[in-house]
Amino acid sequence: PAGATPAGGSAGVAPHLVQRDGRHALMVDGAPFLILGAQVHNSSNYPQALDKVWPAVKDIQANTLEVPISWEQVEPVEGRFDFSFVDTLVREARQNKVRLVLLWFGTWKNTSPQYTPAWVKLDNRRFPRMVDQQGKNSYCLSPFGEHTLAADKKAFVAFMSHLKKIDEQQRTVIMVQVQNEVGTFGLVRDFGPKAQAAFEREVPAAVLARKKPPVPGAASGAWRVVYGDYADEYFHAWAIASYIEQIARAGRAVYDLPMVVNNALRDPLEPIAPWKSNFASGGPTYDVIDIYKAAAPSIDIVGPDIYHPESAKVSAHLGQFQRPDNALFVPELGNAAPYARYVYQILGRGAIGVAPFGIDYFDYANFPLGAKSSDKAMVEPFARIYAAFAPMQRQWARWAFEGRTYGVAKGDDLRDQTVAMKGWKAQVSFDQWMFGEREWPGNAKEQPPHAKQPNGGVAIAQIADDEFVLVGQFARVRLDDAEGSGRAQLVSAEQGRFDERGRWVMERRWNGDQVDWGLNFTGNPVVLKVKMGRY
Ligand code: N0T
Repeated sequence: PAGATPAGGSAGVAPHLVQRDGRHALMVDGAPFLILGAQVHNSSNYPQALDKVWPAVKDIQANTLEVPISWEQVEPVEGRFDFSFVDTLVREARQNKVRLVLLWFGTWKNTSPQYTPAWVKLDNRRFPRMVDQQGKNSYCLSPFGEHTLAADKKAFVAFMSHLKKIDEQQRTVIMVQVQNEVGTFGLVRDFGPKAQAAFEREVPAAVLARKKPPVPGAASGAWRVVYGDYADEYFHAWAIASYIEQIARAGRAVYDLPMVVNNALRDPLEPIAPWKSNFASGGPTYDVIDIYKAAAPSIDIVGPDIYHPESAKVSAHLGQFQRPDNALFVPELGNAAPYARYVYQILGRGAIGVAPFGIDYFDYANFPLGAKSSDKAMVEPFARIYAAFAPMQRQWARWAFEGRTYGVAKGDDLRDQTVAMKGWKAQVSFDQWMFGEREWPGNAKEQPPHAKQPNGGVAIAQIADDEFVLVGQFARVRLDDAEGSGRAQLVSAEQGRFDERGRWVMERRWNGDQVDWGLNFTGNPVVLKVKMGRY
């Protein structure tokens, strides 16, 4: 908590990532920071538009806002830069007491060049598109376009220099995303002459050292020789990652902020197979994170954009992107109500943060990926959870970094889940009345109104050997010792919150009916501090 003003203000200490024992923290003002984020819709990046952004940010109670900065907007005429929107955004973010993650929409935004300036879009000679085996242009700009890379890099460096000038003292901007959901739809890689020549050269040693072929290939050689049927996709990933690396490295050389890329995910459960055009080839999908790590060391994090509502897929995505060499950060999460429960799972797993996508009050909704409307009802399920985490956000980030946190979300199968902790376990169950057992005659006959809804979630921090902080909704938690000795005793359960100085403030003790049937969380998330013992 010390020195951690919400909108910045601690001069000198640059935000940065730290790693210890395979866990990660985003350090902001010198201490672990939890991104309770929100991302605006794609076209809300203009000064006037922010009037429809801030009310939604306030309602959702985010501490960090993700906003695109587009190449076409900052360099409409080649060589003439206009950062007035960046100025307005940073100023208003400070007034609204939120931090910023800025998204550089340049050469690729969801793979397309739609956010490049017109002088790039319309000059295929200078800024070449990828070509297929027949020499036909793809819509997608080639990662082998030297002039494209030079021009994007120049604009990005100008942007980062400007940020340094206006924000180095305050650090309102805590992270930068380079491009958005890169890759190519409909074409596995570039077949242009430059690309083809590179494809026929040896796989770089840095890639070989990290990326093993899924089916045994040669230990070294050209891409096809080493990676067989996977060679085209892997090569494209390497080409795009190398391009991004040059941009990110040049940007960090002028102003060193953490940098991330995001991914439009491939199916996490489908057996891994050579590319068959059901995802963007060359994007940082889970199977090529190693190639991105090898080719783009200036990128700290590859983050999953989660738009699969199924609980099994969400769990798989989180497992694939949370790695000792890759902090878990969810830059986008669908903003429909069923996604809200995953915030418990994500933050409980020790993510540095999460951001539902499409948080503003413009009359646009990205259903079926997200909610059907952009209004108060859309932000509300997230707001309740953020409100519960907000007072303890700094503690939570520290506990996560120390490996003390756990999280679950109700599965689509509605089944109980067990959380194994140090010396203790928690059994989490759903769809029950607050009183009594599930199978009681009255209870069995009538289900509570929240039953069978995708809504339950719990996050737990084991803050000492026998002490826990729990936050949750629509769930019942029973704590027991790991061995199930039959001697576990609930010593106390306090409902309350942490104050600005990090001290626990008790509101009331739960006892009697409120603990006899487990700890029952309802639709209003609350925070409990629980002590356990043994008799
Ligand atoms: C996201 C957003 C925005 C299961 C979609 C998701 C954002 C971009 N793209 O509203 O465009 O800028 O990063 C693509 C999801 C593909 C469909 C997945 C089906």
